[in-house]
Amino acid sequence: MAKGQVIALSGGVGGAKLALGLSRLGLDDDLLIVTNVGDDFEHLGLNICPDLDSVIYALAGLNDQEKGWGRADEGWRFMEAIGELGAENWFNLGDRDLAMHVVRTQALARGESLTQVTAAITRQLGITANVVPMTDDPVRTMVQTTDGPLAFQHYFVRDQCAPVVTGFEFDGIRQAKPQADFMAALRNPDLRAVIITPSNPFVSVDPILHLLGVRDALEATTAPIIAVSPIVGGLAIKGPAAKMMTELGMPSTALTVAEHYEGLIDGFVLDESDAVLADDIGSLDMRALLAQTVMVSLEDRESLADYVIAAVDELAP
Ligand code: FO1
Repeated sequence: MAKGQVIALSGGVGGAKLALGLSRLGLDDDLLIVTNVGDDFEHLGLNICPDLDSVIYALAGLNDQEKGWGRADEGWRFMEAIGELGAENWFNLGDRDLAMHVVRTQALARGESLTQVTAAITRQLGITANVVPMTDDPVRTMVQTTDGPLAFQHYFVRDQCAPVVTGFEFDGIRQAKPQADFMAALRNPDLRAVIITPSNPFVSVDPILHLLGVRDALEATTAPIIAVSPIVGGLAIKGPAAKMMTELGMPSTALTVAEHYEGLIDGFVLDESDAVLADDIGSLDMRALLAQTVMVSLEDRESLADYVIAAVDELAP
């Protein structure tokens, strides 16, 4: 068993599913999950970090499986009261979820970094994997649409992904410093692998890849880099990735995702049902890998994680 850290780049729901699978392989401290912060926003005076929370709740076994975000066994009395007071109620904050946002907002207001507050929360919840934000600096994904730019949560939740997308901007990306443990792991000669989880390539993975120095470090490492397709059979398992591709004039296929990462990755895991694309993907500068990428059960999460790690060790130089 090769030693060395495994870095997983994670965005929303799909990323958290594979992160959970990876966290159950016994990697413990050798697993570093780096989450997108571009979806983060300030709402009702609270610092909301959805992609961090998707990973934290999944690894703590607290996540709501069918919604894919927030906590299970949730109450909505806070939201009822918010509505009664005529405050903004388009973004649903569950009663239990609210505690996370209050604790985090309080810690950040005390001057703690997002890394520090995330470490405290994951430790408190008994999570052994390392979970870090991609940066401790503010980066905000702006979705450019035919009706003008929208903050990510306005696009995704308030407007329910209806606006037609023309592009993306990551406000603050040029000033943002990649998170220290993330960059140290990327530059570590013992790095075992980098896994791009099945997250939206445009709004969940690209913010991480656009951080200063990250792409260079990825191109410099000898560790295998493997991406798992978030598109199966032309559809995103969750979220607007397929719709975005169509609106950007791209075929909404796993091949488009592979092309998006061409030059960066060594292997691309696509779903068995997309085997027909394997040759096209193989003709890109990467290995096409076939697996069951649709994760419904915990076993699905674990077996996909197992498969990816085995593929990593096979691709390692
Ligand atoms: N997604 C929704 O579609 N509707 C919501 O009301 C909503 C609330 C919410 C609250 C906290 C949180 O951490 C995530 C929440 N999400 C909601 C998901 C959020 O929009 C994420 O950005 C997506 O999961 C994509 O990453």
